Amino acid sequence: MSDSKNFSPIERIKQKSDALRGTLVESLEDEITGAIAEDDTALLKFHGMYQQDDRDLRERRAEKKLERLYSFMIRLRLPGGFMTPQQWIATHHIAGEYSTGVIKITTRQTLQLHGLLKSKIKPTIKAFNEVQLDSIAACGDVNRNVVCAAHPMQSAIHEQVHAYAARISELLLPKTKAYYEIWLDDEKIADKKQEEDPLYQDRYLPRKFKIGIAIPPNNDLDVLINDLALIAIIENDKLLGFNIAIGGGLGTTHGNAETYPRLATVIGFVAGEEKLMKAIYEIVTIQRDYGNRSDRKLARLKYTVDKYGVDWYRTELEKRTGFKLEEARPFSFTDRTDLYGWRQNHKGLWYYTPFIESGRVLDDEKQALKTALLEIAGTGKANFRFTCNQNLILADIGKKDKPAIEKILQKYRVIDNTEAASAVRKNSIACVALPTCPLALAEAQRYLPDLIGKIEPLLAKHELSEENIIIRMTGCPNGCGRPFSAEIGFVGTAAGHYNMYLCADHEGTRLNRLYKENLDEAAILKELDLLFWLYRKERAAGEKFGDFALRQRWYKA
Ligand code: SRM
Ligand code: SF4
Repeated sequence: MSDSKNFSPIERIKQKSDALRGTLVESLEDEITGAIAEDDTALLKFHGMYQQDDRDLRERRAEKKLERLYSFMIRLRLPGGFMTPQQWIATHHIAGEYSTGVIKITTRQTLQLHGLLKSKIKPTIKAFNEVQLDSIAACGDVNRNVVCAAHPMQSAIHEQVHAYAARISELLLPKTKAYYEIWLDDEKIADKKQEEDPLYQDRYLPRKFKIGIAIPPNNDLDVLINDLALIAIIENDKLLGFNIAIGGGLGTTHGNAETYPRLATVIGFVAGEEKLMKAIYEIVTIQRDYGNRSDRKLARLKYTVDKYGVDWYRTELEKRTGFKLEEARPFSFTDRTDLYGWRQNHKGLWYYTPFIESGRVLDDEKQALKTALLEIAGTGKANFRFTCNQNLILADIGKKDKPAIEKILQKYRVIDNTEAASAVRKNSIACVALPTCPLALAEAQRYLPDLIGKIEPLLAKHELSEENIIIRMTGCPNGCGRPFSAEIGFVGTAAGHYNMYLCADHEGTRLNRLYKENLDEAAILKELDLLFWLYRKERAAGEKFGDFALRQRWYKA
């Protein structure tokens, strides 16, 4: 356990926050600045928001001696990434009225709105609340949005597995009522006992905590990058239980050798909901008690697991739960791709997955996606399910309603756009990066689409256009677009420069390795031209790019 004398400053902010209230009310009322008090920026995250500023405008505003153009990003808590059509309609209007208007589907199956001014935060949260949506614990040192295999085609009992996402989210929600008091003007609670929190106490977790649930053989959510990964074990359409894996996480820091990406290690199997919930809860309490509270760079569960050992963690877990984990059951993943286009499930319901580049829902010259989705939601005939590949699935559509939905998708060129996108583009992910992300060192979602446009001709040249190689880009090594599990990963080092990573597998069970550093666009394309040529010439039948790269030892020694 960390020595409290060396705790990082955030630990003090959390403990003294009066259950995450801090001075948020005062900060909101302060009309002199568009920002909030510094300590409150840490607390705001627990309420699902980040203070940001437009980095494109920083220099110009500084020259004019203006304060930065502060705004806020809000992220919804959406366990398993599910929304009703009514909730989508509300989100569409909230985005238009209070934010930039672009609805961003994230790599964790939820939505973000950017560019909210301070005065618009409360109206935004109130409007979301009216349709039973909230942003509680979407960020901060708590359990975040619980993600789950997205497509109902993945299993006949998808619904049963998917329901665990909401249950786990509920189990691990902080007990404080601060969110309701500050943003929704609920009365101050008189009896503080009501918010006593045996799980988080007043210290919360040392760092963010992420949980994902996979349904093999698809691994659309990259389950093993989560702090806690659950793998549903299903036999003959019956849920036997879950394999439990711990210690996944991708964030690293350039130049800090103590940080590294890690895939979760499977520690056993649990059958039955009661035992599962107990195991999840206690995995979190162990991290609460043993996680590093001095150095936030080393505070994720992966470092706790490696510091104390996997066996120690399992033993401690068994001590706390009072039962032993069973031996892990065999499972395998075959893919991470979203199931694009129309699909029908075993109940005869229809699903349409459009390709949404970098998860940005807007109308542009290619398609009027945002308008189409509003019109579809208006029919009330499709639910909205989000994927960890930054797409959405128009879901649960009855046979008789399919033609009407298809007509709308065609009218606004959504089907054309999805069908025209190449395999490599459909498999790509870019994080937000500039201009809103304060940590970005280089572009990602504003640049990857163009780069892919230059990679596509190279693939065509080498007759590889049908290959669905997984390419991901992030603006820094925090890994929000999961670049370290991409077959080709680009990680920003400075404006226009990226480290290139190769050798991950296609299924999300092996991380990649550093291949070359600080490449600019010309160097990236030159490298890829050569690598694709070799891949085309020398690969074994059916061999995936990442496997071939590993066989060729395309990594820095
Ligand atoms: Fe992330 C921080 C965006 C998924 C690892 N992430 C951030 C912040 C909030 C920057 C900040 O701290 O101020 C970014 C906001 C940018 C913006 O303007 O919106 C940000 N992360 C995102 C999203 C929106 C990327 C996207 O384009 O979809 C994803 C939102 C997920 C969600 O809905 O909750 C997002 N972030 C991830 C993932 C991928 C995943 O979980 O599947 C990772 C890697 C997995 C992991 O956690 O290890 C990830 N984000 C980080 C880290 C590194 C954490 C670490 O352990 O070192 C940071 C930095 C931090 O926490 O200090 C970070
Ligand atoms: Fe920002 Fe870095 Fe995350 Fe991209 S990977 S959103 S640049 S923190």
